[in-house]
Amino acid sequence: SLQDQMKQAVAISAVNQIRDGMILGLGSGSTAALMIQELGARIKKKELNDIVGVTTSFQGEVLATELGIPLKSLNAVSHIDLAIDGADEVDPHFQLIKGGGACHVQEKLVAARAKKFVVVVDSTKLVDKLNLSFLLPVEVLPGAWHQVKEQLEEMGAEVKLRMAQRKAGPIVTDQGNLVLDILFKDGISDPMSMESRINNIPGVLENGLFVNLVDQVLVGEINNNEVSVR
Ligand code: DER
Repeated sequence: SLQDQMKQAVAISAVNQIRDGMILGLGSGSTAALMIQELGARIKKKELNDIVGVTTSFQGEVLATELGIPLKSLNAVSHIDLAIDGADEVDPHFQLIKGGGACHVQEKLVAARAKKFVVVVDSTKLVDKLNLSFLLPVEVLPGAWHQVKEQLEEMGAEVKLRMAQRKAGPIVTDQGNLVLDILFKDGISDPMSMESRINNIPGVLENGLFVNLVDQVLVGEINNNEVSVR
C-alpha cells in the first residue's frame, strides 16, 4: 500500500543517518520494525559495523535477535547516540502521542537518553492538535486501574481499559502493567502540563505524550505518486 511505501522510505532514510560504532535506540511499531530490518541487512552486508542496539519492547528484542543485531540493556550503556522510533501523532511543535503498541514506557526512556531522537512517520500521522482522534495511552499498575480511570474521568477524559485481541481480558504490557486509552474531546492543547498532570496521578507509570524530546521528524509523503522524505 502507499502507506507501507511511505513507511519503508522513511525507515531507510533514518538508517542512512547511522554510523559505525553507534549505540542505537531501536523503536517499536511497524515503521520502526522496517527500520530494524534495514539495519539488520546493512550489518549483514558489513555496510555498518560495531553497532549496539537498545530496544524498547519485546517486539524489538525478538526482531533484533533474529537479525543478529547486538543488544545491550539500557543500564549497560553509557549513552545513546541516536534513537529512531515511530509515532501515532505529531503536532506542529514536534510533540507526540506514542503508545499505539503499548511500548511507550521503554520508548520514552530511550528517547530521553538519546543525543538525537529521530521520529519516522508516514504523512497520516501529522496533526494540528494531539488527541483529537488518536487515543492517549496511560500505563497503570494493575491494582490501580479503576481508581486511575475515575481520576482521569474527573479530569474530563473518556477512558477505556485496553483489551487484548488473542488473550481474554486486558492487554498486559512488557512491564506487566495495564493500559488505559483516553480521549479529551477537545484534544490536548498543552501537552507539557497534561503529561505531568497524568503522570502525577498515583498508580500511573507513564503516558504516551512525548514532550520536547524530538530532534527530527522524517515524513514519508506521496507527491505525484513519489515517496519523498523531509
Ligand atoms: O507504539 C508506538 O509508540 C509506535 O511507535 C507507534 O507510535 C507507531 O507505530 P506504527 O509505526 O506502527 O504506526
